[in-house]
Amino acid sequence: MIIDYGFTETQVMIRDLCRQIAAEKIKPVREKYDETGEFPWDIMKIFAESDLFGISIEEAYGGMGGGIMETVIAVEELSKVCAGIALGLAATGLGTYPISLFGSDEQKKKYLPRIASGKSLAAFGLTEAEAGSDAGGIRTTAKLDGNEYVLNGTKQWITNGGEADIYTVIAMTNRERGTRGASAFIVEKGTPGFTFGKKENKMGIRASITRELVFQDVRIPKENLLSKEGMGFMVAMKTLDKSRPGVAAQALGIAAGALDEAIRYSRERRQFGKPISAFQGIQFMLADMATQVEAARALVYQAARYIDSGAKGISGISAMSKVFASDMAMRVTTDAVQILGGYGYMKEYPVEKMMRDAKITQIYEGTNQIQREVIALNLIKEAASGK
Ligand code: COS
Repeated sequence: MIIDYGFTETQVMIRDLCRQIAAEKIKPVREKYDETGEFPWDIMKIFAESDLFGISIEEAYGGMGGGIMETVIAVEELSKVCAGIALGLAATGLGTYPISLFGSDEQKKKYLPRIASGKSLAAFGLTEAEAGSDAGGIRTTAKLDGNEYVLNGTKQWITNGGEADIYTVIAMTNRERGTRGASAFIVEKGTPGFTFGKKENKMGIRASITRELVFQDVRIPKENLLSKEGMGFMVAMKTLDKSRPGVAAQALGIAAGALDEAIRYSRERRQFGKPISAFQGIQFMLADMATQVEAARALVYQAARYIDSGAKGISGISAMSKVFASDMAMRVTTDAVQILGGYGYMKEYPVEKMMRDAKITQIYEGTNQIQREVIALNLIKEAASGK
């Protein structure tokens, strides 16, 4: 079933390009990277040559000037084949939003062209061991000393950690002020005192690197402060509002990929003298899977377009897209494994990997429990303001 979602010419071009890269370049290596957990630099090079890192970066800074919708289209297509590899691109987007949204012209000129060209990957450092859902509980500090800030602390589970050159990091400049005492900074790899922890060994998205960022008296120029002191929590929240539809797109892609595998398999696999696609038990499962994928796609695209329209109050729809698509992806990938039966459980077929990859989309960039809280609080706030 092909539904016309009214893509622009550029969007069709991005979709077709990503589809081709996924089929020709990613599919042959996804199993290898899933197994080894190495970072797929060869594929990042292809993303860079295809200008994909610049999709949502302004043209003035070397990007394509696209929005969330263009990013969603790329991430969905790539994630149909391998969400782990797609994440090298998506997490660079996450690390870049604070600069795109809050950077000064000088900061944008200095960093965005490097990211847009794919010369440097980016990463976003918010989470800490004691501050996951409670993002306001971060302990990393940044103290102004002359013309420099001095950073101390450890960030945990940072996607692209160690591989990226450019990090946007949230640290406390005034702990007494709580969330209003956090500030956002740009930190470059190679700055003395800035090191990385061990590579985490993960259930899924294994082609993506997750590491600690360790700051020990890391001195960065005070020009690397993003926005103003005290705005760091807001920078983080607004970044996540923009990036969560990207996680939704990843989930959508994984589910759509799993559905394709399930349909293909059900037509080939014969039992009781006919393809299993002839059995109503399988047909109903496929029908429900496809319906859920399409409903998620409609919501994710709508959320992306709404955000791109410049609308205010995007937290709720952004969170909705992530909750709906990621919960859907977990159900659909689980059903895909079921349809493939014993084969589905084996690593020779990609659906077990898709099921493992889907799980993280319910967790990162805010657990789905936190997303529901964001949705509910926004509903209540709106009702209170009489909208
Ligand atoms: N946009 C702008 N401002 C926002 C905002 C948003 N989306 N969300 C919150 N704020 C503001 C609030 O308005 C409040 O401002 P004031 O100090 O002026 O009142 C401030 O930020 C603090 O907000 P709040 O009191 O709601 O903060 P909480 O500590 O209760 O935390 C949640 C709110 C739970 C929503 C937040 O901590 C969160 O998103 N946690 C999940 C973090 C996450 O996604 N982690 C994943 C790691 S990043 S890959």
